[in-house]
Amino acid sequence: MKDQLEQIRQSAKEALLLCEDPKALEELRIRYLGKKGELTAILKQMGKLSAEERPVIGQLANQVREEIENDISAAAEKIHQHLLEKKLASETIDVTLPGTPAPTGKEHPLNIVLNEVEDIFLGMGFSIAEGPEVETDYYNFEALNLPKDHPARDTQDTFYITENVLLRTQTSPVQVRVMEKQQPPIRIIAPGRVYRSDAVDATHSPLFHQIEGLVVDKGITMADLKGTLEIFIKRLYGEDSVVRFRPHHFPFTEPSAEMDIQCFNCHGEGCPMCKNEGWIEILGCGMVHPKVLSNCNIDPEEYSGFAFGIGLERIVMRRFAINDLRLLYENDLRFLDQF
Ligand code: 2NL
Repeated sequence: MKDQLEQIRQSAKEALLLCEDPKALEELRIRYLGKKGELTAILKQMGKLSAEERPVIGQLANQVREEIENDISAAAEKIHQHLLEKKLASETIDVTLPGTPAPTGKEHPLNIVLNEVEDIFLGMGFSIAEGPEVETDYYNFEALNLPKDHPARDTQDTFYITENVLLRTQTSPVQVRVMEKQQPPIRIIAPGRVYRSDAVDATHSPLFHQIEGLVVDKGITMADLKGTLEIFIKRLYGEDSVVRFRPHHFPFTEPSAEMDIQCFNCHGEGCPMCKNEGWIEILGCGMVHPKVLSNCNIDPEEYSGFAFGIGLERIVMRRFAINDLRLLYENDLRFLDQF
């Protein structure tokens, strides 16, 4: 029996060396130490032994069991370590590999130019003002000195919600609201969506974008208007830009003008790019009409100001050589990805 125990001890040690995973290890434990295991089978025969032999063999059997148990837990720990190392090695991450690019989207061409224009005016001390797109007749027309019979007020041209409420046709009402609330000095630009009842084609849309500007202070003259707008154009189109002012008429400014930029292609000679004009119209402007100032509780005897309005779409279309306005609103990524 002593020999049998020694043999079990020996064969368990050898079998353990071949165990490579927890499943094989558990099978081994059952084979030697389980209820029907080899060691248990020996112990069941203890009854046959003499009184002298029993404690000796009993002690040896306990020793062998303890040794096998210890060997199994040591092997279990080793297998666990080994598996962990294998797992870590196979899961190595190369942190120097380039990442998976996340789709980030792009700035819309209208916003690219709007941000440039805003930066230029912020740099000249202007603030950005915003206001409602749904306006009253008073803020959109009446306060701006547009007479009741003015063609812009026609239902053919303006989206009316009720007789008194409409979609703003320009961002001037934003500036009227600022003047009502704030005494001069005022230096603001008012960018935003405006609405006119136009049929859609390559150059018209019922929704488009305007940037208006307003300066009101003591002693503001036409020289301030010309200087400010000339600097604006040079910052936007380059220092070598040439501009001119032509007399015009707006009900809310007096005098009024339109500003042209000399065609960079032909330098005023006339070419297909400027439709043989030599000049390209950029914006409308003028000295704020005294009636508009007094409508907003600003004393025209004490203060004067200038204002201007720019259509954003036209500037964007010329900048990027876009020939159809509709491209700007269709959200086709094949178009938008190009900017
Ligand atoms: C154009 C012309 C213009 C204004 C807008 C304005 C605003 C106030 C008072 C006086 Cl609150 N004027 N705005 C002035 C002149 C021209 O826009 O052709 N826009 C596309």
